[in-house]
Amino acid sequence: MKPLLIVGSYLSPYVRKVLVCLELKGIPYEVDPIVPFYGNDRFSELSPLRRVPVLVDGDLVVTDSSVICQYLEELQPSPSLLPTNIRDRARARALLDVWLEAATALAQVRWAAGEMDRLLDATDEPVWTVSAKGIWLWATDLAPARVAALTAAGRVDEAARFVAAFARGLRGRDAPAPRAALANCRALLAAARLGPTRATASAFGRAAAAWDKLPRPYDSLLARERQALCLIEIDHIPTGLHLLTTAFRGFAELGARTDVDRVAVALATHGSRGRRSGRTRAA
Ligand SMILES: N[C@@H](CCC(=O)N[C@@H](CS)C(=O)NCC(=O)O)C(=O)O
Repeated sequence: MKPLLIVGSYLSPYVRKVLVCLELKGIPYEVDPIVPFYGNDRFSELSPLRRVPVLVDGDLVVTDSSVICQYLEELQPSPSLLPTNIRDRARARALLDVWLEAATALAQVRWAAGEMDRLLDATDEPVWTVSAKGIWLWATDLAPARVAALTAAGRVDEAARFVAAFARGLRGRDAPAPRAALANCRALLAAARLGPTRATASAFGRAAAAWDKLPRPYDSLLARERQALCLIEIDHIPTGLHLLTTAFRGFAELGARTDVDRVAVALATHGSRGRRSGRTRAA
């Protein structure tokens, strides 16, 4: 099967939703990671509303993540991502496409803005629904946000119980994207429990590697950044600065300007420590 083409930046939660579907179904794909708001005339032809994601399958062009996922479901029915009964299917679509998706997007916005109290509020109900319905496969973007919110609020034990429930929910499932999210949750939990230690840095390294495999470069870079900051804190300065520089370049390539600015500040702050330090230690 010729790989499908997904046009759209990894920064977009809608693109990521489609990538999760592709991963779960094991459909080969390639990504043209254009930055939202920038595309050229060719992009306008593909996506008249100039929105990502767009799926290109030969001469077929499909826009809108929900429509794309529906197409993928029909293109390759197994494994099905929806219940078999049509009434349950309608309920599932309403829940996932209309409600959970919007709730997850809002959580991402709150997290990116560092609004941790609001992130906690924004994740309360969706997380309750995911766990009550056991739809953990859909928690890829929600779960790390929840762990970040709980740990920021000092509710570390609750975060640990949530991560354990997420792990149980994925048991026996071949689901690379949710598993990468689980690795990310574990790293966030380690950071809250242990602070910046070698173990925490390794946990972020594992999360980054899991995101890389998918690939989900934006999530991988966020994890690398955390790994780098951890390493710098525990005096593995050259390795940390190297990783931070890699993250800086990666964010720049993706057009993630806020992240570029944040990492630039970290590099400027810690760069001088790097110059003072002659030590090199492995992570
Ligand atoms: N309902 C659409 C929403 C897609 C969407 O809003 N994508 C954003 C990126 S996260 C975008 O392309 N925004 C550019 C714009 O609206 O001009 C879907 O599910 O695909």
